[in-house]
Amino acid sequence: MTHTIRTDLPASTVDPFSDDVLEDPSGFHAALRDAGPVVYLSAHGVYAMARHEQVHAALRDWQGFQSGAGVGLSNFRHEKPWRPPSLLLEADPPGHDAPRRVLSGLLDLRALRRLREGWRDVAEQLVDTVLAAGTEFDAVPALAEAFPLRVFPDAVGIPAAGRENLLPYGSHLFNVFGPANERVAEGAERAPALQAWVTAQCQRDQLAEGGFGAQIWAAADRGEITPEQAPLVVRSLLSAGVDTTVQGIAAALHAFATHPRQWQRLREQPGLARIAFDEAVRWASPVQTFFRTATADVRIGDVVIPDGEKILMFLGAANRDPRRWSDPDVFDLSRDPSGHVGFGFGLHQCVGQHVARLEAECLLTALAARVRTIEIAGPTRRRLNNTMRAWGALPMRVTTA
Ligand code: 4IA
Repeated sequence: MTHTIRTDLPASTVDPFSDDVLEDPSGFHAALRDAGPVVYLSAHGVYAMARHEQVHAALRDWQGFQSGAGVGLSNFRHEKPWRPPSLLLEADPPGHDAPRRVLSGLLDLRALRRLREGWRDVAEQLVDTVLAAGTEFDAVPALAEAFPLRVFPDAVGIPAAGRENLLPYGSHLFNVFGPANERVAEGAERAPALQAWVTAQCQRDQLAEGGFGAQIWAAADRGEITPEQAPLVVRSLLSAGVDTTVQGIAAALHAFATHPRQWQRLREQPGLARIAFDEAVRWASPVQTFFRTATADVRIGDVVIPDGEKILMFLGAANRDPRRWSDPDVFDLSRDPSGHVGFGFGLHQCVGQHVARLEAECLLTALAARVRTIEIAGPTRRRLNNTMRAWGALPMRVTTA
């Protein structure tokens, strides 16, 4: 596809998906926000929004900025998606609504109450086991990966075998929302096998009784969605529910390790765990970006975005926009993080956010009861991904309470 080169609006030649930007996007984000409410990204022929006001408004406007043409760079009006599109993420009303209703019923706060006690026990056991092995560990595998990978696939009801495929699947999925760069090329070889494995887990006979997966199939029996839709709705859980919570928890642990006074506050007031997690999601924005597609010529201030053009929403930049947040770069439990767009906003806002908060709350509470101080104990390492702001290694040293 060719794009008209726009010279009538602020432009950037920087590739947001380059290693340098992914390693530390803060300078690029500030430049984008300061350049204007809408910026043209000539590296990919797309538009960008990085200020909170515009990102928030565009996410509310699902009629003007659709998801059904894909929320990655690839435009489904012109290109075939690498996997059958998600019925939730890559869909618009009215088709979007029935699958969304099924999942929001399954994952609302009331429905999750039955999971709380068990998850709290698992978190306490996990933290005890980690601490018994030593007070220095890599928090990414030891906690951030271990906890969600133990509780969430069980809650969905998939078999134990093959769960090691979940993170590589997610990693590729989140890379593919970006351009076909070397990260996508590296994942491409394994992608068909990972996709086949995930698809197999979504079938009715694989899913344990009582789990989210079986409940999705039960919703199909009741006619709330079709039997053809059921496996794809299960797939959404396996796609959106693993890497995101792993990296949300990693972000929270990193935040506390680098803000020791905030850790003391959490220890004094463990009820702050939920706010702390939302503040960590605002501060780190594990899901950094996704796209929308203009459904008509849309005017934003002086700029018209033409019908069919892609717009990249910088959630991470909006979540640190000084026009919206005071001292945005500070992780602070006394701030009200509500209004952050780390879970998206509007019609598509994360349907699993209560699950994510519950996981984080269980783990942070278990840690706060047992750990007096947390510090970074060695070189940290990012895991570069086209969409996720992810940690590969977080060496930590703790003292116990
Ligand atoms: C899906 C944006 C991200 C958290 C996400 C990824 C995949 C799906 C939904 C959301 O496959 O439905």
